Amino acid sequence: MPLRPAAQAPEPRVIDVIARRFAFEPAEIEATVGERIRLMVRSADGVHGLEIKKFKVKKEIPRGTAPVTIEFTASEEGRFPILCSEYCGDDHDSMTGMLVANFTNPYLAKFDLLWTIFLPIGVINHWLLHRDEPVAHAPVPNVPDAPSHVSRPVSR
Ligand SMILES: [Cu+2]
Repeated sequence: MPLRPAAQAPEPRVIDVIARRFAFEPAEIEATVGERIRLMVRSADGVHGLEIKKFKVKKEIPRGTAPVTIEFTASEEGRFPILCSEYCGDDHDSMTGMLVANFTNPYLAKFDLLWTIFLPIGVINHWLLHRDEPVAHAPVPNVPDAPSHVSRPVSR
């Protein structure tokens, strides 16, 4: 069930991201290769930055409630660190996230996996339940009179 929904999509997928000391939320962003992504990044405290070197993304995220818009295309498969590019305190260096770009849509892939597991189970289960049953039922011919050797209750 593949899988190139994003490449032609005119509108980018919008993902809200919060930058705070010392993490990004969500910490991991899943994307399909070729997918256009629009991050709407907001700081929950002071000044941060968001940088994804592979895709030449680097923007300052100022203090305040207005989100900063960052658009890019996840054009390659892989795992790409998301970094804070503005020094924001002692644990600034540990403020990282991860962009995970796969060729398949992760949601569809999970859906496929479920089918791969449960469809054979369903088929085998059906066979186990019904294996003793006759496969098909031909109409039973309607015999008007039983043969003479069959004893019948005598009615008086
Ligand atoms: Cu930071």
